[in-house]
Amino acid sequence: MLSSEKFISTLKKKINFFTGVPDSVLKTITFPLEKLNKKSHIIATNEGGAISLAIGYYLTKKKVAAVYMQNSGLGNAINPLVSIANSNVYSVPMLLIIGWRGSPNSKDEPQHIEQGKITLKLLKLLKIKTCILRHDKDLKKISRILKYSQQKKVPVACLVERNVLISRRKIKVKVNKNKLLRSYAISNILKKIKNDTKLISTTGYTSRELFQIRKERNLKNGKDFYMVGGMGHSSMVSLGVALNSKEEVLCLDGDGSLLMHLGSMGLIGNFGTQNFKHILFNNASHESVGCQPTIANSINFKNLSLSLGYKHFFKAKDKKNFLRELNKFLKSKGPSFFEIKIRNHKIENLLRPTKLKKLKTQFIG
Ligand SMILES: Cc1ncc(C[n+]2csc(CCOP(=O)(O)OP(=O)(O)O)c2C)c(N)n1
Repeated sequence: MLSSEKFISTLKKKINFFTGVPDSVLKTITFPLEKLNKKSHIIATNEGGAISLAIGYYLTKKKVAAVYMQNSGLGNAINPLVSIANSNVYSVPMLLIIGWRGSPNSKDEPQHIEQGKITLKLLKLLKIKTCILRHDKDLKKISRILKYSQQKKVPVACLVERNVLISRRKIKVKVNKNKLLRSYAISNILKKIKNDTKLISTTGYTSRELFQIRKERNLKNGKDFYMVGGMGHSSMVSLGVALNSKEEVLCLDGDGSLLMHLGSMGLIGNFGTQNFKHILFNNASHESVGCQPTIANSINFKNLSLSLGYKHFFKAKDKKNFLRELNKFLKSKGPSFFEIKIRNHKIENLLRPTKLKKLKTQFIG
């Protein structure tokens, strides 16, 4: 077992700037960072952005920054790691702290198992020196690996598996004051949509709640494609589907996911068809991995979506205006955007979508 408190205090002694994309495995070490100011900690919108912030920090401070992420974020990180930070390019040191979902012999979901299998190999291929942290005594490895990073001016990494970090402190999650629940919105969407509507739902609780509500309440309208991985890409999958379908296409997005690849909204504005309907469940947090905040509350989604070419914008904050706006949204000619302000709250004992290939076949029809 590795103490989160000891881990973070070891890091803080050596590092003054932290950035990354939240991960449930690492939540007990990133939670205390949320108190720091923006010069010391920034929650990035995607992992490539986090690597780039660390590069910018080095270019000014000549110091190593720490970049945290789930291993599923390595794909986003690889471009700036290989083509900027690599020792044969600009040679920029930094410490990667990676939550290792799907590590060998652990039980996890299919998308994590695949990523988990290749994580060490990927780091080796990238020539990133890596250590695995499992116990308090492993914290010594951080000093060694950091020294190596500073001397050789290269990125280095440490991997942390699930259920390794323990924390004495309970994480106090700030529940926002929004009135609507995602589960309420999803049930009503499923009741109101047409029989042949196609739904593409984002990574995390949105897909899990959609899967569960459909199953438990036996709501049959529409067909779902759950983006169990590929965070941030549900809107582009939806656009791909909408461009080639006559049926209505509903993308159920989260704010963390939308922000991860925000440029997609511009493509939807330009190329989105009338059948494209984009729903944003905005809880201003990465609820699925520990409720770490996003910048979504500082964004005017009406101005953003309309300026990018969406034809209509709708917004709901409570049950009454939700049902009214949902009706208008579903009747509108897209591309349309519907922002639903939701509380960070999920159904208890959530199921996870299983038999993914079968689900894909059912979706294709
Ligand atoms: C590329 C990538 N980075 C990080 C993660 C870990 N992750 C899974 S869900 C999630 C948060 C999603 O936030 P949001 O879209 O706002 O939905 P919410 O969790 O609030 O329902 C994160 C960071 C991931 N799956 N993939």
